[in-house]
Amino acid sequence: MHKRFSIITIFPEMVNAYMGCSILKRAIERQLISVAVHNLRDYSVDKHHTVDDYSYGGGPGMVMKPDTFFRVIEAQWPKKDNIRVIMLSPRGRVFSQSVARELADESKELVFLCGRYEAIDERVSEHLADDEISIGDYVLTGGELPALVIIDAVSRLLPDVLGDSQSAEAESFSHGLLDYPHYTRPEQFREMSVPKVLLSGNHEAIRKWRIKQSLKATIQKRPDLLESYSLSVEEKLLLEQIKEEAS
Ligand code: 9D3
Repeated sequence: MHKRFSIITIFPEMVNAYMGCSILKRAIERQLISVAVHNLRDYSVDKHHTVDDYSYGGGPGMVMKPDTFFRVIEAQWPKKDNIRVIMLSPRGRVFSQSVARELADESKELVFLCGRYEAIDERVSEHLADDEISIGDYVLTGGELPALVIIDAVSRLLPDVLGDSQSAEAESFSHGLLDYPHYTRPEQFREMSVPKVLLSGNHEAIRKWRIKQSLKATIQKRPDLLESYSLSVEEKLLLEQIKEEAS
């Protein structure tokens, strides 16, 4: 299985820098994914390669022109079939692990439209994009980092992208609780020691300790996650223990 991503941006070098490192670089080399980066400016027809203009109705900031976005899509995908066009926008639905799974299961090529300046002409979201996604409620300077965030989260869910030692599922958020604490050598570091149970060799005790620590961390740091999480019988029991110990 090979997943194709394309990114339309006026800053191709930003995207190439990230894709040229670490796990995603390896995934490209192993032909598990491909990432094509298109410079939006190449599709502007005027002599200054203009991609933005003043806002009709006035107001601060420039608006990205619709025509260059339409032209790049029509030039690269003339029939516009087998692609899902995703516009990155603060007005989009909010990205999450479940949206990442949805996009990993999508068989179509994912084409990301990245904006800069104050806005993109509304006709792009209305008539060119299939989907509009935000990565959260904070203000960035453009859609490039959001596109990379999405490609990163989707790619690691694809078969074979992660090594055996770090399979995508066994982690925080994929099952709804926060991760338990992790330790490595040395056993003692500047008076700070590793919890005894982890050195005991008692696998059942370690498993229970980890579930309990996950529950504790979630209650303490992200109680909102626990609301929408359905506890197993064992987890309910351990949660009762935590409450008893606290009282
Ligand atoms: C005051 C109006 N601003 C909206 C909050 C204008 C504006 C600021 C920054 C419009 C776009 C941007 C650039 N941001 C993105 O393109 C963007 C984004 C983001 O800023 N946060 C979270 N997700 C995303 S996806 C694209």
